[in-house]
Amino acid sequence: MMKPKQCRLIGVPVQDGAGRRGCEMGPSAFRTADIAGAIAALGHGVSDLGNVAPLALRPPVHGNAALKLLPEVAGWTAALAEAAYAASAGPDALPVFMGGDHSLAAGTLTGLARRAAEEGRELFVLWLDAHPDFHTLDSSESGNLHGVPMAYATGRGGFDGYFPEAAVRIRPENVCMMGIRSVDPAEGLALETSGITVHDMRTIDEYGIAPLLRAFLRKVADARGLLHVSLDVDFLDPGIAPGVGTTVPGGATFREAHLVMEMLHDSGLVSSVDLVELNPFLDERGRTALLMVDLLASLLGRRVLDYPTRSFRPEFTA
Ligand code: HAR
Ligand code: MN
Ligand code: MN
Ligand code: MN
Repeated sequence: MMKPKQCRLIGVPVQDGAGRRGCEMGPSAFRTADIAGAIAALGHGVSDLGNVAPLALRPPVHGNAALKLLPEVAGWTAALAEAAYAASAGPDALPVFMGGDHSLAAGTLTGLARRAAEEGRELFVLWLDAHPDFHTLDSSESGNLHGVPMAYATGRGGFDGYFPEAAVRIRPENVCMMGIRSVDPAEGLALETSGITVHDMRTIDEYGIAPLLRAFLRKVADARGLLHVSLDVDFLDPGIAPGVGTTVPGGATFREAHLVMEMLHDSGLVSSVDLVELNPFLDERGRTALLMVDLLASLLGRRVLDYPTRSFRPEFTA
């Protein structure tokens, strides 16, 4: 069970990492969907720290001519690493980064890893996404920098001099990806030898999402780790979450997604969250924003039913 938290809402209106405009409206849509009210209703503290602004950086021109808006994304990364480090101070802190495209994770992951290391803990990451976002600056073909944050945060080469130097890298063995179903060849090759646990949709279909998540949560608990959850809208099936620029068929269902959040709540392990890739310009009457807020509420303890007994669960029967 999760103890009452001090939730800190941080808006990250970045869209420079995505191939299409609209993610800059994400933080506004989350506020319109009353993310703060949903958190407060569950008995947690909540404060809205407002929006982060990027730093102005001037990295050198990169040899990969496809890369788009590298200085801008580097500037966001630098600002966000500091913001994430600051907002994660204190034992009950639970920063919620309201994106913004997924390039924001370059900053949040590295800032949170620095915080964890300072507390003598290790950061673990549950990456809920159709995509691994595991390109280097050299391997990206689209040039969209929301495709690189996990490579940067785990210390893959080629970012030096272009992105801010990360104080602490995340151990690939501490990362679990779920929902993966769109992987570029260079990413797939690199993932194979990375040490990252990748549960693609086929694996989820075959085994069910719960046992896969349970195994990872046990690993985090055994290591007394801190757990960051990075939730990309396109983890979800486009049929329930149309408000995203990179829809991929065959995503997580409504119940699979809520079950992940409910198990995360019960684990008591989550210490920070990214909500990314919401594109309100592509949404239908706010339904994707509202679903993302409902998923966050499940993670923070909302339940529809409180069973009179939990002993119907198979793992508790003799
Ligand atoms: N791998 C593709 C690329 O690099 C697509 C990346 C899409 N990423 C996101 N976030 N939408 O997961 O262009
Ligand atoms: Mn992503
Ligand atoms: Mn994605
Ligand atoms: Mn509960």
